[in-house]
Amino acid sequence: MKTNIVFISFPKFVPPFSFLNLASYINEKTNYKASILDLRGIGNVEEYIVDYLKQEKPDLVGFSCFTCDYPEVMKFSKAIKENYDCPIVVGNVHASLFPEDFIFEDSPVDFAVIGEGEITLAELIDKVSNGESCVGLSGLAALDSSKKMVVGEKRPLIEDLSLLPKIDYKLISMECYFSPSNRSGRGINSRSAIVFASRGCPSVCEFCAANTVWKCNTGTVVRFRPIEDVMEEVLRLKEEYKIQTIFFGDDSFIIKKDRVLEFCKQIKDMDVFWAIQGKVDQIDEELSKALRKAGCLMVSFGVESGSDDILKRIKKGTNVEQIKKAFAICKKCGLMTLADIMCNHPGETERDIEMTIDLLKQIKPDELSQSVMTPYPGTPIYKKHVNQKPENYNLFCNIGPDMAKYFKLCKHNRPLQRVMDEYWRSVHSHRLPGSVTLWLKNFQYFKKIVFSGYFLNIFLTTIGDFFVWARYEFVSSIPWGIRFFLRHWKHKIEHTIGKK
Ligand code: B12
Ligand code: SF4
Repeated sequence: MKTNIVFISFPKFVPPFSFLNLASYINEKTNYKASILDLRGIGNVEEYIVDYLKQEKPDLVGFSCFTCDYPEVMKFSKAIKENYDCPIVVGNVHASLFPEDFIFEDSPVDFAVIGEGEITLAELIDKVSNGESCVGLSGLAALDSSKKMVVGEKRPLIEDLSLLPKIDYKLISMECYFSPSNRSGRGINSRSAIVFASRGCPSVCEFCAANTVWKCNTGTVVRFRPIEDVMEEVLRLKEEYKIQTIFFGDDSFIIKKDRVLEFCKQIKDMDVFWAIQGKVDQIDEELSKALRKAGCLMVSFGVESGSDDILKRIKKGTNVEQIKKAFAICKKCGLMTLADIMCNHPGETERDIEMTIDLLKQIKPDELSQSVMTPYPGTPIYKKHVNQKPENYNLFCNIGPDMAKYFKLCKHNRPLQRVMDEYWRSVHSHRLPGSVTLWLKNFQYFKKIVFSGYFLNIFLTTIGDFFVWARYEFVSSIPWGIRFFLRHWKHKIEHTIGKK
């Protein structure tokens, strides 16, 4: 059967969920055929893509575009257009927010899908394959005959997620994504996979773009997959791919208590371990006990800051007391915890930093994940602090503490690297590497994981974790001034060697 659409997937350390969802939908619910070209491990990318397209002869080529992917998507689209004649469609966050960046005269991109993609894409393929005009299609931006961009009406969201087909993991080679060293759950080393049990989040944190895509449609942002469908996916991953741990990628897994309790009942007998993310105001003792009993190993919480002023300012909808309570409950019930925190909050002062350090020392998370507040397009923070299109979308990639050079939101002048080091230090002094804690806290997990066929891989990952932890303990004991000096010289030496 002829392939009608080829999705081109840039290498990332987790599978291309957008494409897995879209391609499974097209293959299952329409008479058309979709395939995914996974570029992981490919050297000469442009040549490889063009050869593949000439061989498959699709009617349509698809890209997915976060803001920072924009330069690459345009570069590859141009290369495709020069060598293979076929329309190109782009979707995801950036296409949904700024369709005009793709749809203009002489652009190599022909269509931008705005918001949730399944139904719009199915209709688009139908029209393209039949040689019909796509201008004005709901959820789509395209050029009309006078070369003006026309955006169709908002596409309603899929309210009933049971309409989505099973994800066809055979569309790509999943093996590399399941490796224990390529961990889906932070700090958890085992053969693992990511599953989404819902779409959307009810909260409105000012820095978060998680709902950008879904808000471009009409309807209720948060939707849940039927528990039976999720269980089927978990079972399939376990039986067909020998998965040991599932990380649920839902923005918040514990929004609906009744659903979570029912979920725990059903997953309990499946003999898999799992991890989730949640908000501190949504957890209680009953839920924590049920999670723990049902094989949940770790809960990640968006702590963000130890200052109530900051939490209010970013509209997190939580406070420091709730954070302390949530961590205490999880600890009591034997669940591991991960704290997601950020620096460079709008208006953040030295005092706010000290309060965050104090909080971290009190809640003692088993894992810490840090990021630098970045005003991503599509968020209120972007509207307030950037409010014009930056010239270089690459700025929105992971540039860490250097972010302050471009978007300094905090009030204080402490280098962000230093702030991050201080946060690390405040948790490192009381904890072992996450993977070691996990083994110690969960004997069942230890027994199952350590004697699996992936023993060597898991063992090496744990040793690796230990060295990173030990190195950090050592480095962080060197006073900041000396470290700054050493880092400065390290950069200078690297720069000089690089020039030669
Ligand atoms: C999983 C994830 C990742 C994975 C990537 C997964 C992948 N391979 O695509 C990883 C961990 C690698 C990742 C990395 C980053 N991410 Co991320 N990520 C997410 C997350 C949590 C879920 C996305 C997801 O898979 N959803 C499930 C699928 C089914 O939905 P979807 O992708 O939106 O796809 C639907 C539509 O968008 C549309 N669609 C998507 N693509 C296409 C293509 C076509 C052709 C069509 C027709 C339709 C279409 O149809 C799909 C089905 O309806 C979102 C937050 C969220 N809750 O959405 C952030 C999010 C997308 N990430 C974000 C960011 C910022 C990043 C990073 C830049 C972070 C960083 N500083 O390092 C990096 C990007 C690095 C890079 N270049 O890859 C931002 C994007 C903001 C922006 N304006 O770009 C988000 C919104 C989170 C946030 N911070 O607010 N991320
Ligand atoms: S709770 Fe998490 S996913 Fe939801 S809006 Fe806030 S940061 Fe985004």
